[in-house]
Amino acid sequence: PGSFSEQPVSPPGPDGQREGVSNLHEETDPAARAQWALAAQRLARKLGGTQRDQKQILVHIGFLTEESGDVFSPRVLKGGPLGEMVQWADILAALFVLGHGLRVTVSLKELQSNLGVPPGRGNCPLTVPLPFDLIYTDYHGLQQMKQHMGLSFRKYRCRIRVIDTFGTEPAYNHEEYATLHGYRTNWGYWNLNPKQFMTMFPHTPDNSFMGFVSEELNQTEKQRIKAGKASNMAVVYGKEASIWKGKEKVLSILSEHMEVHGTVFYESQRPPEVPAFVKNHGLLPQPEFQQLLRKAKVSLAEGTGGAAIPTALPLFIGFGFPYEGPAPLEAIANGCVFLQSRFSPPHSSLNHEFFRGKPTSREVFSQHPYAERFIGKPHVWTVDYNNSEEFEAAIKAIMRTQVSLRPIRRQRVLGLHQETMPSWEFRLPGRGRQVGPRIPLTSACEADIPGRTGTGHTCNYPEWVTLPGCCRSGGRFAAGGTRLAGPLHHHVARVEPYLPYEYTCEGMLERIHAYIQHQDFCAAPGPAPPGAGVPKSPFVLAPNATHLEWARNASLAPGAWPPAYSLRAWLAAAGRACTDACLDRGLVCEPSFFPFLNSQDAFQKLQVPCDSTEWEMNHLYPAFAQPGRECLLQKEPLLFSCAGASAKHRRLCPCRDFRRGQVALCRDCL
Ligand code: U2F
Repeated sequence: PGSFSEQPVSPPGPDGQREGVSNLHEETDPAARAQWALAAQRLARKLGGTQRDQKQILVHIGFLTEESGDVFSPRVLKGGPLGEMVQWADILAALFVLGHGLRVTVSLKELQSNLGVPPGRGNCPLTVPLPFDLIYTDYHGLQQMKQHMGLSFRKYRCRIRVIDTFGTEPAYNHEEYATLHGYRTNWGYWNLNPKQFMTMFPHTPDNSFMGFVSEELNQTEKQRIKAGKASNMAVVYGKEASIWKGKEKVLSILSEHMEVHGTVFYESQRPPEVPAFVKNHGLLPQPEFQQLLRKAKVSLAEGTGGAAIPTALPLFIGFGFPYEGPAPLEAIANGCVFLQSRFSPPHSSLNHEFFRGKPTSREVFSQHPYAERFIGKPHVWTVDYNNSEEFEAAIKAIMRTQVSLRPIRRQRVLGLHQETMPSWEFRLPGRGRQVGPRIPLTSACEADIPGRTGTGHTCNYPEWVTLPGCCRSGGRFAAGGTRLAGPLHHHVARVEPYLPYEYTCEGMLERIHAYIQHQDFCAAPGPAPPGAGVPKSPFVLAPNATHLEWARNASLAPGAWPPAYSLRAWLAAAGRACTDACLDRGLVCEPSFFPFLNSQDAFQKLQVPCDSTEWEMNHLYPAFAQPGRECLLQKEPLLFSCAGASAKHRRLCPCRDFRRGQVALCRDCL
């Protein structure tokens, strides 16, 4: 306890042999190992002397077992989904680095032997002591465990964590409710605590966000990328030829501006059906794919008087599928701009084949909603691909810089060879104001700045100047023959490689560490039963009377996690889900706080005019129904849900703060 792994720590199996992740240690490439090791050191420093429990953990990857029908492995080398593999690899690495005891199983036989199910007793009716504190598995594995653990399954299911890419909303998880209200799916309803489902992206906070790790560049690599030479190319996101079908128009627009590259899988004799102008590399091994991303560039150097200025912006372009994969994060981390399609109407399990049968009603408004919502411009552009003009305008806008410049003060230029513009400030969208480098110039009035006014040697600059504009016509910013050279462009014209903290090794370690130490679904006392309410309301109305906050003198349940004092509660607008209502306020919905709000008292404190109060099973409750002025409270704790909205209801939403770059954890959650 308390130390991170330098060496493999898998405990001996029943046969006395060590197996599982020990191989991982030997096979990982040195750079990746160094990255994990550094992250572990940083986290250890951050946690100081905090005592950590070492857990015995079983990782059973159900989708890799033969018995599950081997759904993925035949396709992974042919352009099929690799995202799940990326995530499992990172989960194993993180658990290992955190120093826990690991067993890894990928067959039913191994699973049975590790669970202590006697040989030949497929469906064991006995309660067998479980030698693991935690089990990470997926839906396939969950089914296998239910079949083979007998009575132990019921007893120990609170120790299970289900890796579930797209998430399971509470309405689909609750057996009776799902059956009665049409939320049944092929994946079943398991009546688990919804936080036991762990997702690839932070879809709904009803589930735990597990995530994965993306390539992280060090400073030297970032510099190298920034200084790289321009070449016009974009890489298309899509390993399977089917993804490219029907995209001819978009591709032809793209090809007018840049060289188009792809990594589409093909069998040796049969090249894939992609346009001839596409340079297809075939499905690449991951390191080579990353190298390609680093080379991808869109030229910005036009009109700079031929100066060799590395102003190119790399482009990674999505065609609408695959949904929500790791590759866009890798591209952005390598300094690319990700251009993706907006979906209107949004895709969901109600209207789209891919999502049909998945236990979620989430509406997906673009190919990669996380990239759109949590990263955004200048790294991510989301446009309507059916609108050719909008698409082309986006390409052109990306090819120009997204950086704006303005002189900090008015400049009086005294003579033709007057030297320097004192300094500039510029604004990187999303990064705010920054001070730019000194710019040598001959005469500011010579500068071809759109919007410039003034004559002679005194110029009033428009408030904001866009960089490519001021660099047009052969670089008018020239002093004594010196053309405007690299530094300005170096500093401002490139979109910096960017990786959200939660997708770094350290971010993932921090998150899994917090889950392992704090989430306990076995001991959770369970929220107050209907009617009992919360004994004494822990809330007060905030001074501006818009929401509730934790009363300073309210007592805290010992060990409650996240700590409830970070709670803020709003009555959302009709038709708004709590997920969105909280994000609108720069906060995140926290389902474990619902029990505190599920009382008449909360409505009263918020000054909601309830003519009547009902307790019912409904995943939208607590809520206020405007017609009838009814206050509706939740009867079934498993149905507390951040997801879900209806035009009839104003939902009562518990929100909390979160750590910068780590939406899964509240500020005091470590
Ligand atoms: C997602 O799965 P995908 O495998 O389609 O996700 P991608 O974003 O394409 O990338 C997965 C990995 O493939 C790598 C790349 C990523 O780490 O570096 N790769 C590669 O090694 N060689 C190449 O030539 C191209 C990419 C998602 F993750 C799944 O959960 C979904 O099931 C699936 C369907 O929506 O999409």
